[in-house]
Amino acid sequence: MKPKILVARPIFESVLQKLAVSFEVTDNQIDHAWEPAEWARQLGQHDGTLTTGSDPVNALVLGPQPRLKIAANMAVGFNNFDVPAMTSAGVVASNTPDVLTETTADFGFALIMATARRMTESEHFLRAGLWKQWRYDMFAGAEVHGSTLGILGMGRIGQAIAKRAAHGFGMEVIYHNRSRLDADKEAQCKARFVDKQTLLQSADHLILVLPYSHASHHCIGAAELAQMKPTATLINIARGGIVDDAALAQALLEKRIAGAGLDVYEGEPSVHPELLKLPNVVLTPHIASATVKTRLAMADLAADNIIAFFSRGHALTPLNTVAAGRA
Ligand code: 8YV
Repeated sequence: MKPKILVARPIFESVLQKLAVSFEVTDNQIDHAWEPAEWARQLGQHDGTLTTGSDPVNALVLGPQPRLKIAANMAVGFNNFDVPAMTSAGVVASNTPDVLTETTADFGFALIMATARRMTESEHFLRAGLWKQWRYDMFAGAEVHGSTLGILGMGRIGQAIAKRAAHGFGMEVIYHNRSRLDADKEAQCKARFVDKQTLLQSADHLILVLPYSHASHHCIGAAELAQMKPTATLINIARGGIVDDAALAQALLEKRIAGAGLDVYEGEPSVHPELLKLPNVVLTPHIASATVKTRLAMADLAADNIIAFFSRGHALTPLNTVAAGRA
């Protein structure tokens, strides 16, 4: 009997075909939205699952003695997983690091540029037929090249952004992270470690690239926004909940910072209604890793984690170690 795999959301046909060689696959190409109880019931009938960042795997959906052996997330972030609960239930968790680093860094830079140079705001103006003549101050924004980029969270994606900023745009790069990079990495990124307060106060553009956790919840709120320059921009490509969206909307409304570029939101796909009303914010629907090539690489790696687990006993990019005999 082939192990049964549940692919939680629509995915590339080639990935389904690859899985079908070794597994009995339940797909969801129609994008059925599972109710929580239905999702838990489905998980209970499968040996493995390929999830996206919006599919929860935790004690509640797993139950006490799950049939499930592996959940392979098609994302580098894994705040949809309760990894300790998965480990004690004997469920391997895996994610998709590395394959999306450069693509996500590109998008981070696109949001910095779009926000600083007011690209979507000016496009809406043009499309609305409001462009009557050239003016010296029309959509005059903030400089990107030569300015100071602050990076909060300096993992793989943060470092890829730093390299673009320092080498391509001649920016001064400062960063804050739980742990400081070693000297070699700092030199490659031309990045200087600073405390969080200095980061907030000195950045012309502040980009968030840290994982979501209880510790990072609302780590940018009213108090942090108040420390930023009134000319600064804030970019979030990390996770919703890291920024207090209500406080950000208020700061943008009062022009306490100049602009924001957001790809992720608290409670997404809902977006704070006040953010939707503001012109000085660029809003995108969680697409930082969305190129065809990268999304295929992510889906392939997630599938390969499942294949490696069932054929060789270990995932390629695991997030936990499950005691022998549990798997
Ligand atoms: C995913 C992401 O597209 O990898 C991540 O952590 O945020 C995105 O690249 C998203 O989570 C869907 O799985």
